[in-house]
Amino acid sequence: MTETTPPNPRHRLSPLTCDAPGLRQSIRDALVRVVGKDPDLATPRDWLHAVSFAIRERIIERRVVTRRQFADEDVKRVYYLSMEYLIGRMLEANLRNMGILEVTQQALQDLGVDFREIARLEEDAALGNGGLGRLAACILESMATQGYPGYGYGIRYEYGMFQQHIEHFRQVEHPDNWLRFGNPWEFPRPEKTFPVRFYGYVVEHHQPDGETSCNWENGEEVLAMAYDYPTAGYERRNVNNLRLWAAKATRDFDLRYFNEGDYIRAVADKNESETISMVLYPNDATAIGKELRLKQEYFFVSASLQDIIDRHLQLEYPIDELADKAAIQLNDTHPAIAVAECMRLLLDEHRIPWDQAWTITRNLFSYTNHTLMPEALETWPVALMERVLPRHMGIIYRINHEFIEEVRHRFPGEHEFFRRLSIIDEDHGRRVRMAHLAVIGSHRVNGVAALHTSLLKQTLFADFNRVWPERFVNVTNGVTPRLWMIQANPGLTELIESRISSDWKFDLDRLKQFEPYASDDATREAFRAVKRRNKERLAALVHKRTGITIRSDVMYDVQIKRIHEYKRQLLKLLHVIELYQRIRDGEDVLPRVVLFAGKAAPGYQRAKDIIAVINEVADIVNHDPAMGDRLKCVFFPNYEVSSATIIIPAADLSEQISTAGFEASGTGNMKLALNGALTIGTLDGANIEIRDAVGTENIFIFGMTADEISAHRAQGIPPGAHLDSHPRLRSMVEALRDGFFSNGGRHLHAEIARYLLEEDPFFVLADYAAYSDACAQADRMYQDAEAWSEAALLNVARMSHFSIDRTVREYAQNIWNVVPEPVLPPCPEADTN
Ligand code: RUG
Repeated sequence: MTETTPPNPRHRLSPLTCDAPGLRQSIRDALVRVVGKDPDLATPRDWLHAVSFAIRERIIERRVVTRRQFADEDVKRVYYLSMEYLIGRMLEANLRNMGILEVTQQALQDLGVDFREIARLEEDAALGNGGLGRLAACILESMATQGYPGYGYGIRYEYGMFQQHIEHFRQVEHPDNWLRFGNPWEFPRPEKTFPVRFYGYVVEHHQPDGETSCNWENGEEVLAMAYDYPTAGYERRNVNNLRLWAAKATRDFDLRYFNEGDYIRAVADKNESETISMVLYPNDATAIGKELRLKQEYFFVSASLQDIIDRHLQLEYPIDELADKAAIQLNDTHPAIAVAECMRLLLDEHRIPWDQAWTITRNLFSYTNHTLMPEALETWPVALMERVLPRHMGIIYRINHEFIEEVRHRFPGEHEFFRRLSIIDEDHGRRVRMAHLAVIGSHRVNGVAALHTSLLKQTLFADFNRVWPERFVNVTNGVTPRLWMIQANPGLTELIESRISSDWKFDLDRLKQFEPYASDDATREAFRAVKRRNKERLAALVHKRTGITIRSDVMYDVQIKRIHEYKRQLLKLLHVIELYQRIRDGEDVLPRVVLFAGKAAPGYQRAKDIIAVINEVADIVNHDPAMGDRLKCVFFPNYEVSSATIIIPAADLSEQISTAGFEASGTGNMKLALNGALTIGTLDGANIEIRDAVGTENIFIFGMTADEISAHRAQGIPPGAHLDSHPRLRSMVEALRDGFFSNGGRHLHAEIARYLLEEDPFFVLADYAAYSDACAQADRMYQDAEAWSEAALLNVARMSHFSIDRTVREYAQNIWNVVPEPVLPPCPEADTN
């Protein structure tokens, strides 16, 4: 556990009390004075806002103290640049981390308000697509918990991830207007506003010393205005900051048209500038290639870097010490333009010579890669970049030139090698490869699981690995136990707490002490009781959302993640069809609920078709009396953080069945195993490390390895050749093809069957027999309740490696070179005397 220190007198405030009477008073005051409601007339949402405003006052106090501490201690700061933060609801997480959840619940109860009822009304802050955005949120929470001076930077999208409705079996997207009721957790900072320029041209001035200085002139300017979201560390009083930028039209810009008397044009143009932060692109693992996306990326990067440099200078540090006092992590290539922007600011605004600016930039940045998939790798047409960011294009040319000169010197004559390394891809109509810019401009590049990092070094970055082998490191992802265990699974948390001391909440390594209880009968029985209650909670939610009734005394088999071909929801769906046919044939099959959840990118037709087919198959299965309640198939709509906290604790079997070599890491696999679900999975991403941690006997591994997949692809075996590898596979695919499960979507089913038989790019049919065997193995173990519970408890106890706190410590030690600050003591009253 991290040490605490006595408070420095300068950090003292006169904190608001956090006892029940004090909170009660604050909540009532906020209801009247901030929300503007008479308590007699207040709605549940009014109470939600009142309690949020009361807690907001307390969280910001702690933020002020933390900021003063960092300023006094001369710390090195970490800046996390991410286009996405999948935060979820903030009230309960903030209360829990601040250590005042129970007392606030008490205060509300005294006021006649049910905490659970109002907490449910909070919108999920869904400013992210999936794993990448959720990882960013976990990293911020962990930095605050462990006392790292960490700041998140991103975009305050007006509209977050779309709301998924299922209409006539299909996904329909509805806008996520998450700010429509206001947001008590944000602090607008109009004084923190930076200009961001687009378009225009570059004017060069030749200096007497031979250097050329550049001015980027004209074009359009947009203002980036800061909104701060304090992020509380777990029971440690440290509160870090997430700063999100919103686009605002510049005043000058408005005035130009107002003066010309064109009021409508001025307002319309104002709206156009503000579209930059309007909406999150709902694509996961696919590059979008739209001009607006490039503008979003540059917009938040430029504002963040201007802010970072401003803070550095305000603290009176010399500009050339920037990389000693700050570390900047690029979350994927989305913020990679930061490398060129940092150079621009140092060269043009701070007049630092090129070589020195380049040394600072490289020492400052590091880059996390989250995918090997070619379609996810961002490249921008040179022509677009020259038009939108002309100065940056010039800088990128020079970075590239100097880099190629360096490698030419080290590897003379290897022209093909230089071409492959170049930032400019000359083969596909001249494009800027953002991953290359990120690698060249960073001192460390990391993958997010051991297999992923090793594949990165062998494939995508093999050439760079030859140039700078020391640059590539692995940092396996993790998840925060505060949200994904303590909040999501109070029953299991209580069970663990009744057996071992509570230190594990800060130091998941201590969870190992729980391991001996896996063989204790009473603990296993208690575990089953917890799981059962969690299933009842999920069954109620499923009924509310879908109208489907599910039993809570059967296996819950879940596949919850974005819908994508490589994640192979179709593999699970084929298994549902197999079970369906076997029950119809009179076989005795283990009763189960199969639950799918996840969104498809709106432009990704195949993924949307997969959702429709799942829903149509589910409809037939769920209405067939022959199933006799032995098989239910549910597509749970609008999967988001808050629903994940209900689904995950109820799961028995965790489907992690991507085609080996395609899932960089996965983090759902970690959350589910931590909650005592057994994984059925391929040797992909972090599944391999999960297997090593939990033991091969406590996980169901199947299917081709990444190497075998490559070899299989090379052999070019037609997918249909696998139909006889399993006794039922042919009839299952034929049932799909012939529209047995279709409900108006016959053509769609035939197309999915054709796709499997003729294309099957992710080897669903090739892996099916092995998958079906692994499912049967899982079923056999499940029938032995004691054996299953033991394996489940061993999964829980052996998940310490997958704590986000370990992940953050590895970044801190191996990449950022920062140390945690002593954390402030947990009791708010401790420094008031
Ligand atoms: O697909 C990956 C997951 O495997 C991974 O766990 C997660 C966090 O590292 O990132 C996901 N990801 C990758 N999201 N977007 C991308 C490509 O930009």
